[in-house]
Amino acid sequence: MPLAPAPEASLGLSERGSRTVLATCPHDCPDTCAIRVTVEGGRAVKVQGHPDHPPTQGALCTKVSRYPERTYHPERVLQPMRRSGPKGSGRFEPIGWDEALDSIATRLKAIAARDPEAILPYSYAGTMGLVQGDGMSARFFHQLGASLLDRTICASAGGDALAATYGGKVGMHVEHFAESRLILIWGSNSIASNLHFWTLAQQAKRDGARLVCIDPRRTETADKCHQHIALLPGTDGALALGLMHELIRQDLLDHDYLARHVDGWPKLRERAMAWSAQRAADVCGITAEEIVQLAAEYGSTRPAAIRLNYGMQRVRGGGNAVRLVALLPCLVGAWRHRAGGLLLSSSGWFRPARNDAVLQRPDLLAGRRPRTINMSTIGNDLLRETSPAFGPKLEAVVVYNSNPVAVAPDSGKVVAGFAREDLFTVVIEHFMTDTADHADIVLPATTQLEHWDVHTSYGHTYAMLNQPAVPPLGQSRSNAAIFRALAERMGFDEPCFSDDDATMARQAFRQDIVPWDELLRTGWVRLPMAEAPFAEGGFPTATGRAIVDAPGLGVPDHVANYECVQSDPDLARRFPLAMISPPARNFLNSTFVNVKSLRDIEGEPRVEIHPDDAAARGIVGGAVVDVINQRGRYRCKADVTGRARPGVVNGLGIWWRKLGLEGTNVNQLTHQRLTDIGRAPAFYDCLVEIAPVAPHA
Ligand SMILES: Nc1nc2c(c(=O)[nH]1)N[C@H]1C(S)=C(S)[C@@H](COP(=O)(O)OP(=O)(O)OC[C@H]3O[C@@H](n4cnc5c(=O)[nH]c(N)nc54)[C@H](O)[C@@H]3O)O[C@H]1N2
Ligand SMILES: Nc1nc2c(c(=O)[nH]1)N[C@H]1C(S)=C(S)[C@@H](COP(=O)(O)OP(=O)(O)OC[C@H]3O[C@@H](n4cnc5c(=O)[nH]c(N)nc54)[C@H](O)[C@@H]3O)O[C@H]1N2
Ligand SMILES: [Mo]
Repeated sequence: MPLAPAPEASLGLSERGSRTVLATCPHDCPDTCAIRVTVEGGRAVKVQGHPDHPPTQGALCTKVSRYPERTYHPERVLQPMRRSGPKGSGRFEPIGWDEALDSIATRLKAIAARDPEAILPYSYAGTMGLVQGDGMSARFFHQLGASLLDRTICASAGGDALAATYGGKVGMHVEHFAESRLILIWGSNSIASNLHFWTLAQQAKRDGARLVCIDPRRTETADKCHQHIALLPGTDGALALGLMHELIRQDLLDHDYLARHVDGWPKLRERAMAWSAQRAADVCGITAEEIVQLAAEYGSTRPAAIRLNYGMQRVRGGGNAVRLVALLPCLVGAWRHRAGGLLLSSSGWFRPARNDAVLQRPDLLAGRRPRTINMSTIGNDLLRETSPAFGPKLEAVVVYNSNPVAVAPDSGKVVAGFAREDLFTVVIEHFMTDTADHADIVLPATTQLEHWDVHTSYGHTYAMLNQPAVPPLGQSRSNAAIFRALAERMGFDEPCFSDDDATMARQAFRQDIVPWDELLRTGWVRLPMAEAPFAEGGFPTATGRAIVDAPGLGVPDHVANYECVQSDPDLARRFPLAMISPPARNFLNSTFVNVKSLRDIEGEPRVEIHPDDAAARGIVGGAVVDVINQRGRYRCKADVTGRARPGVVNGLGIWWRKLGLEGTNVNQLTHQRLTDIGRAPAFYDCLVEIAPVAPHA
């Protein structure tokens, strides 16, 4: 049944002929805001945070407030295009949809006839929608038998670590942070990347709570906390062990909670006993006093909550570190109170409500078991030849919802891979990104204002609906519509390939948990969930108890970075500065970099360096510098600032390469080695040296 976009019932048509439509922010962010889109004369003129959606509280971030500017951007790709110059030149000519779809189908059929595993879908979270993310596209690639993609680029180290500890990606309700008395903001620049949590933390602060920020960088969030602990990147596991040591030594444990709800506490206790505050402090590059005091506060303040975020798991030992931090609330029984415990991700709460098998149809594989390619090693994998271990050389990549040439690690390799003349690349995009520049065929996608979708969230527990506010711009089509048309050209006749977008949106959730009527009416549905879900244990593990000694993983320990003085002293002599590359506040990964009003705020690609490190290298603020290591060079401007701690530099991400000073971005320097748990990239585990560029170099 085709559905017309329904105007928000309470508002309807106003006298000025303007109407509002209920929508959802599609971006990869924990906040998943409810949006009211104002449409006038068929044009979306304004987006606002919905005042009635509890997590959104009527506010949007600066970036998403610019969503109409992005949607109506003059450089939007609005028709299919075919490459007319060398790979990567960015030269294209317009073609019709029929020609585009026919040429893609012809090419994919020919490759699939030899081996469908030579075809790879490449996608991430350009939109987090369940329909325009992996709905029709998943059906398409399952039917085809293409290689599977391991979607690890962001959160799988922490996600798998949390699941190994608690049985799923579950934690506190975000709303309850407002009642906490102590909040550790750990590996999170909340003001930049989790704004609606920050509002709650501010509320708690006004009511007398203490906020402690644990981050190598002095972020805008750290500025506003009572205390900032600027540890070295990749040392969070050591900090957690040092805190445990002190909780034991100062006898601040909740013995009853540990005995009843944790499996393997004695083994963790033994491990922590080896980590005196001094030993941990030496590894973290902080003082023992900071650890002793933080443990005293954490062990004696009720309720105490940890907002852990993914920034601290982008290092070799990220998985172990998350397991250790995640266990801290058990030591002090913080879970007993609804405003105590920890939140890394709430996405596991949606599991029972989701109909993934219906939406994605893995059964279409019909017994075939294609190989899996890790998206984080796309640089290496595009350059591999056919071999028994790897399988067939990649001959075609279909990219949607992602910009791998800018965001994947070790860009030198990624660019070389996408520059292969014998690789057939289709990119479905809004803009001519660095990746689209390397396509053979570019297809125009709709934005969130132009298509249906439904959303879960990894920072709150409301299922959300997105209704189209305006028809597709130009010749653009939704991802689902594009894969539907491709399926037809490929001759896939299973009835699921004719489901329209709204039908798929309705299929995505179980009706008894997230009723479609309610989604249409309100725009969101709150999941049923206990207020203090683990007050009496009951974690979603097999035994209901938290796990210390996980099968195959052992008891968690601090794991040093790949690139640090302990692991590789020679490398550390050549490249003595640790570089992290967290997001810039006004971009969303590489999205919005081309929106002028936002780029004007961010200025230019830059690396933050501490005044002492800058002075030692003859670098002054604003100077052009080369950031170098064994993988390459990234030229940008130096920002000499106390936001960087000594020994650590911050290369704020993720600029489009082509907007960089020399056509590179920070990922020219990052590597493809994977984390201890979750097969994820270690973006923030990276040594560099920085040198000023001579004025006439
Ligand atoms: N404005 C904005 N918001 C975003 C994004 C964006 O690009 N821009 N990206 C979105 C996405 S995809 C994600 S995954 C999330 C990411 O958001 P977060 O999960 O919060 O992760 P990051 O932003 O990578 O890093 C957060 C903080 O961790 C710090 N950090 C780096 N290394 C370490 C370490 O070893 N230990 C500790 N303790 N801290 C460390 C960084 O300096 C940074 O301030 O945000 C989402 N929201
Ligand atoms: N150095 C460094 N690298 C990083 C990170 C870091 O912190 N430092 N962060 C990492 C993290 S956490 C992540 S999540 C990844 C993010 O990597 P990606 O998921 O690739 O994120 P974006 O760069 O935002 O690119 C998303 C693209 O999808 C497109 N898009 C949006 N909506 C749609 C749609 O409906 N249809 C189609 N076809 N396209 C759409 C957008 O235009 C955009 O170009 O980057 C990672 N890379
Ligand atoms: Mo991410």
